[in-house]
Amino acid sequence: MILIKLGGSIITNKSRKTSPRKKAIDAIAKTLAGIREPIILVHGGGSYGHYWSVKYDMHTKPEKYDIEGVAKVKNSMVELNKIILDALQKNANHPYCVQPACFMNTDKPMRNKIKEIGEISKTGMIPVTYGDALWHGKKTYILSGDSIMGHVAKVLRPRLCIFAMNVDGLLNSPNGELIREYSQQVPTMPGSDKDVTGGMMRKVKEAKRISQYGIRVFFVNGNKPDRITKAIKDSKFHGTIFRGKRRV
Ligand code: IP8
Repeated sequence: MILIKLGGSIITNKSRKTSPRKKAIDAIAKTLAGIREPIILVHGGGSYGHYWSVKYDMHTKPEKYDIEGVAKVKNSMVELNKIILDALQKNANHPYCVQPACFMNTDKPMRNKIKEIGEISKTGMIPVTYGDALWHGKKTYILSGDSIMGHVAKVLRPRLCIFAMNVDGLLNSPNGELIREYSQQVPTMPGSDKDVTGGMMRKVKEAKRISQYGIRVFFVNGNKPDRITKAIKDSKFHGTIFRGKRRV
């Protein structure tokens, strides 16, 4: 089983409101159709959910956010999710949409529901979920797709996890060199903390956490979908690897 996150910057133009990168989405969908192993897909918000969460000052911390903002984030994520589902289906995949509220109870993941997602993936369908604005007892909060990766990995222990992004992987600051294998120091990237959900820093944190379950995590450039395939096949991988070192 492979758990894949499509970052907001690869599926949308982050600089323009509600602007999908349809070619990039299509190319990834085509690649996924060739993978003969259960897949679970998570996607981010980009110029859909992120755009509105920034506009309405909504964050990962539960607060009484403006209900107009909550509705905007939720609706825009349904819209982006539909684009992803359609692209998957058009390219011979069988997506199964799972809204995050189906497996999250406030900010707590529901183990039995996540197990169900694993069962669905084994049928050949691709469960697809996404970052969203969620209910938290009179408050709401933004659940990032990266956090979902951590929740799902913890319960289902996939063979590997892939974060597809708009850059080659984790880049050294300030020279922009690719870090091929993550070691202890956490480098920063320009613009890494611009997202309401923490951008690259959040990904590194989640990747580290997941690798401690003994699962390999790859950061790859989603503009080159063959790099997703190479990560899966373990051949001439180009990107950043977090080696699985079981600690928890
Ligand atoms: O793009 C957050 O998910 P992410 C989605 O994975 C929203 O951080 C709704 C802001």
